[in-house]
Amino acid sequence: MAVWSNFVSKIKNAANKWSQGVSNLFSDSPITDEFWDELEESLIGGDVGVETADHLIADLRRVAIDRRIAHTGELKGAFADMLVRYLDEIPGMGAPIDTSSPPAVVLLVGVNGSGKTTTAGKLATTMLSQGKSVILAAGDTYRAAAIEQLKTWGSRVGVRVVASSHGSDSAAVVFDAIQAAKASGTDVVIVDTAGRLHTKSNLMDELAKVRRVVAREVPGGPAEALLVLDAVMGQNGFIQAAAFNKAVPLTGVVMTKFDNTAKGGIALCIAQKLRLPIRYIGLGEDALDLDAFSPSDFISALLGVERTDDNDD
Ligand SMILES: Nc1nc2c(ncn2[C@@H]2O[C@H](COP(=O)(O)OP(=O)(O)O)[C@@H](O)[C@H]2O)c(=O)[nH]1
Ligand SMILES: [Mg+2]
Repeated sequence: MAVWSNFVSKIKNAANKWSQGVSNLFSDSPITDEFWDELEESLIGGDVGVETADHLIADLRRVAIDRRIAHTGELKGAFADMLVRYLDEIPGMGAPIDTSSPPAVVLLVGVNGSGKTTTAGKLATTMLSQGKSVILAAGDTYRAAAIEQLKTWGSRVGVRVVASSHGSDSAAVVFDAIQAAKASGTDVVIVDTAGRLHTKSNLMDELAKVRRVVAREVPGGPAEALLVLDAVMGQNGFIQAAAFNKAVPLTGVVMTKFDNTAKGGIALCIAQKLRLPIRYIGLGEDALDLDAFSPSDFISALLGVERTDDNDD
């Protein structure tokens, strides 16, 4: 419960704005056509996306008919349960980093400003707290500031940073980091990457090259390729996810800045349309502001419903 409360307080903004609107729709009144229209509008307004909103509403209508529910108040719990199931059915939802074959290489990809470097620092903190040793690799070589930013995280959390000079080859830095991890028996290599390039080379080509180097150096390739996605981007995030997934097959998504967004629907959209699990959720700028994604906590916070895990209704 303490964890849940912490999560709820962090996600308060999100819970207050968008989801309060959704939640209010479920105050106890007869279920009418207007109710369904308003629910659809509300979901779309919350970045769920038209297609996913339609899916959810069709499913909820079925629940209402099957259970002969005539009042919106009775439907709220069923809706919460449905959303949780919806997320839970995606394999790997909320799963921790796979560290089964060290060094586990974790690629963090995403557009500029999405929170990759910050997430690298937070994830290092998470891994350290689980007793894993970590190396950070400064794969964003296109901005001197990005290398410095990662080094700052490294000294803050007490983790070695493998970096090269500004403008050097990103794949070479990753190669060096993997060699360093092998030599020192390090469990996890977290790779920060560029979000936009200022040269003629193409970002997606570069990421594919980094991935090839990892595949060559580590049996089974990268343990994880996580898309770092700013939740505030809304539906744009979905388009980004599809593009990155092509260059580097993704194993999941880290949603950042949930403390800043008024909405949470993008998580449902990514899950439904890309079948990608949300792995972690960023709730601030500090080292400890990263939580494993929990569908149950997330939906509870969004809808203001406290679910109990033994609720088998
Ligand atoms: N509020 C908030 N800010 C974040 C979060 N994650 C990252 N940021 C901030 O977003 C900005 C961009 O982050 P950065 O890690 O540099 O993004 P990158 O360009 O993808 O590496 C920085 O100011 C971060 O402090 C988060 O979960 N919540
Ligand atoms: Mg960065």
